[in-house]
Parts: sequence; structure tokens; C-alpha cells
Amino acid sequence: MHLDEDALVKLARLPFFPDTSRTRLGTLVFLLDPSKKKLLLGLKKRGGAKGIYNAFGGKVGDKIEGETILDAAVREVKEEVGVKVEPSDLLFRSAILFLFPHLSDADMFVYVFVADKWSGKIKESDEMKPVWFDITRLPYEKMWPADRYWWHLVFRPFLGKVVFSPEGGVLEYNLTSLDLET
Ligand code: 6OG
Repeated sequence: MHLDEDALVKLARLPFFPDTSRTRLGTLVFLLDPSKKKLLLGLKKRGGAKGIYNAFGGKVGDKIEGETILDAAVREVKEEVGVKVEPSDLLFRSAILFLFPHLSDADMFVYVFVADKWSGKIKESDEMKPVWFDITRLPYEKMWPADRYWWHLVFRPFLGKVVFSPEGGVLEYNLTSLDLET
């Protein structure tokens, strides 16, 4: 199911949609090959998450004030891996609240999308080295520590909450199915 911006905003009625004055909004886009057996992840080349594989994305409104969630997702995929995804080809799947209670400015509410269509050629950027992985063999030891609990659910919509410890481990997590038809 494809969701427009209105539908994304309706998520605000869910139980733990965060206070956006304190919590940044982010995006993550999983690119899936046409056989749906391989997933493209990017190896982060710089910043705090250097050496970590992740889907493509970033903070909403970080570079362009007032941009929408979908615009931000499209922009980050282009910047990080060089391809153009049409907003209508972004399949909204899940939303996850990442909480860092020991830090004052790190909480993020991330909208997760899957796309299996794009135009242009996948290429490495200054920020990310793209690598295809068999979806049954993702490099969990080099991913964010909570990813192993939730990533496979991106094909079944859910609302997630993950609380991280000061040491970077997962203190607790909670995943609730999302009924996107309502
Ligand atoms: P910057 O704009 O700060 O990164 N992101 C996470 N991704 C995963 N898989 N797990 C997390 O657990 C994450 N926290 C943030 C969302 C923002 C990007 O990083 C993602 C954005 O795509 C804590 O470089």
C-alpha cells in the first residue's frame, strides 16, 4: 500500500507519536532488487555511524526547511546512492521511535520505506558505499544493535519503540503491528 503525506501524518494519532519539538524526524529507505531476495545497504563512510551498514536516509528538514517526509526520503536516497526514487514508489512500512534517555538531543522518530523501483545507476557517494546483501544474511554485527529485532518486519507494517542504553546496547524494545488499511 502506498501512503501519501496525509496518511503519514495520521500516524500522529498513534499512542507514542513523539513530541516533534524534542524529537527529530528521520527516514530510512530499503532498496530491494526485483527478485526481492537482495537488499541494498550502505556502509557509512563518515560521521558517528562510520563503519555501520544502514538503509538510506537522514533527518527530515535538516538541509531544506519545511521539506516533507517523502521529499526528504527521495533526497537522501539520491544523495547517498545516486538514484532517483519517485515518491509514489516509496512504500511506507513502519515508524520507529529510537530513544536515548541519557542524551538530550538524540531521540529520533524514523519513517521506514521500501522501494523496488528507481532510475539511474547505483553508485558510491562520499557518505555511503552501497553493497547488496541476501535478505536472509544481513551483516547484523555491523548494523545498529536494534536492527536485528525489527528490520525483517519492514515487510509487515509496525510501529516500534527502541530504548538504547548509554553503552549503546538495547535496553528495551516494543513492536506493534500497524493496520495501514484504516
Ligand atoms: P544522520 O542524519 O544523523 O542519521 N538512524 C538509525 N537507523 C537505524 N537502523 N537504527 C538506529 O538506531 C538509527 N538512528 C538513526 C535514521 C540519521 C539516519 O540514521 C538513521 C536516518 O536515516 C538508533 O547521519
